[in-house]
Amino acid sequence: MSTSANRGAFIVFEGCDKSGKSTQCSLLVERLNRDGISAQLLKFPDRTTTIGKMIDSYLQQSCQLEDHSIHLLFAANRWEAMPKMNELLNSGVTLVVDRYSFSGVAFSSAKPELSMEWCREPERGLLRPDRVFYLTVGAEVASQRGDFGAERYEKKDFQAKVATMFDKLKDDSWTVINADKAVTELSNEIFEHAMNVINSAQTEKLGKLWL
Ligand code: DGP
Ligand code: NA
Ligand code: NA
Repeated sequence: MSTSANRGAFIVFEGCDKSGKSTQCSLLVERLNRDGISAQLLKFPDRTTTIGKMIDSYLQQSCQLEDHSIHLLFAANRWEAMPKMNELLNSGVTLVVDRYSFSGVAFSSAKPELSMEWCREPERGLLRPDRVFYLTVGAEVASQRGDFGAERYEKKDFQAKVATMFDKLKDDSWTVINADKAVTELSNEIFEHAMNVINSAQTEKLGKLWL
């Protein structure tokens, strides 16, 4: 591997359900590619793998899984993607990732049985994102968006708990973005933030999460 080649940036989007993350992730990747910056969209959970299919069936409420056990499957679904993500980043591809370990900890620790400390453990040592864009919308706005309530965690009181967990996980690698605005305005704002991250990532080493 050439030492002079620039690595890609690792950008994560987080937020409660229906915060507009998925739309913004896609728009960002399109815009970057249009501007000649090599970027790829990834999403967790990745429902296409063997582990991902179990997660999908849990989320669609077609099976029950014990709380600790499903937490470990979500983490395993990230670990199985590490070799590919490492390779892409080191070959200069910027990764725009729709949810990551912060969703892992926030959603699981919102359950009464699971502590934040326990939830962090299986996520430790995963690649650390250069920046987290945390999209916020009011609970009222989110719950009125298309098919809210279709999946397991899409309940207003649970989402409010998840939001308090996200607040506890927040550190200075997060940019909090008010997502309660027009799609285009929001995507322009996010693009500006992303360009700063991509430029500064080139001189920084990739880190490991929570070590
Ligand atoms: P999405 O496909 O982004 O809508 O995510 C599916 C749902 O699963 C959503 O309610 C957020 C939740 N979720 C995402 N990642 C994790 C995780 O690692 N652990 C848990 N418990 N929930 C997660
Ligand atoms: Na969802
Ligand atoms: Na808890």
